[in-house]
Amino acid sequence: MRKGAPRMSTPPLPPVSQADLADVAAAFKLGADFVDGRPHGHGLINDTFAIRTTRGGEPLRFVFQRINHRVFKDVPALMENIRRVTDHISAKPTDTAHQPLHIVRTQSGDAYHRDASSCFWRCYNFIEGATSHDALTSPDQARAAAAAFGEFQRDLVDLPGPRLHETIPNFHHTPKRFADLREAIRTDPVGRAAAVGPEIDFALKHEPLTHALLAPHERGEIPERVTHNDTKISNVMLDDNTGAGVCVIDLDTVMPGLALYDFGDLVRSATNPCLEDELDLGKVRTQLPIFEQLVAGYLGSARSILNEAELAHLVVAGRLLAFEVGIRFLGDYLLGDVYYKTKREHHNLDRARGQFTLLRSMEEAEPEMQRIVDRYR
Ligand code: GN1
Ligand code: MG
Repeated sequence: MRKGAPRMSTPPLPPVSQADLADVAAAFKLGADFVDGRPHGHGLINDTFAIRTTRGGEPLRFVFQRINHRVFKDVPALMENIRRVTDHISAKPTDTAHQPLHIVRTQSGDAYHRDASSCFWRCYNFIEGATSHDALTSPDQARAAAAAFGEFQRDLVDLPGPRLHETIPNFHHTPKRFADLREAIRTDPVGRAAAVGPEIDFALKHEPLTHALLAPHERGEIPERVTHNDTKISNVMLDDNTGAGVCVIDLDTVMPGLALYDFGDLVRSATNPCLEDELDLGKVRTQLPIFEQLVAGYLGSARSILNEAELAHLVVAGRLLAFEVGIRFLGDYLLGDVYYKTKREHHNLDRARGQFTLLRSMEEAEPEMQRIVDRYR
């Protein structure tokens, strides 16, 4: 950071102790005795804990999440979305032996609990015998993950009204995200813009890409659906024994959206062999065998609900989402890391570089990616 520049970071939510987790446990109808809890997963927004309990002497786990209410400003509306969606999916027949993901109610029957510092907590059942992966190691995993996200969209096609709440308005409105980036470049509140000229140039040159899905949507060609909107690969659980998709998780952003936002986010996160914050950009690229299995798995479960315009935009969706996520990381870097959790000084910049490198790789692979889609559609 430039000397003397003010750091605009939002103060983090208060730290969480074992005693705090025990208090949260007491607020929910767990029907079990709290043992302990520890941080779980690598989400960039909420704080997630795996909670150990015992019920009748048997171990039983839960997931507690403290919801970041600075990002999700209307938690009651968000929890209403999640309740409707999980209830709807749970009522459908399934061929997995796993319990579906569901929210555990509080002692007073609510979907969330508010602690003494006014933070919001929710509790999910722990999906045992399954794992979420931050990066994939095989094309089979890609097929299973994509099938699970496709099934999620298909399951929600008949979700009864009313329209779900928009938990974050304009979440995937890429032109608005681009305008936010421009504003961050213009205001440059922590003096970081001068040192990231190449990244800013790259972003500005790609402005036309921001309209890739919104323009056909506005022309009425691509419909609004109920979508997940945060389908990065770590948001699906795969069975530890069979490798099959068990369920999708992280339902905070389930709301009206475009099917291709979900497919695109999956492409950008799953085809990259690296983690999002990889420093060795020489390793970052889109892997075509993984892409092929994403197409196969997604179309295998969602083909029946998709129209021709959606099928025609599968390839560009991956590029769009890599760009959107990249400009959000770059914008947050310019603003002084106020949105995403960071662990090192240039963390958001490293993440932005990763997404831009991935985008370049997808640009080079575009003809081959299109040939793959044409073979499956
Ligand atoms: C955030 O919370 P998490 O890690 O699931 C973000 C996504 C980004 C993702 C990038 C509400 O997701 O939109 O794609 O980071 N979620 C929100 O890793 O902003
Ligand atoms: Mg999320």
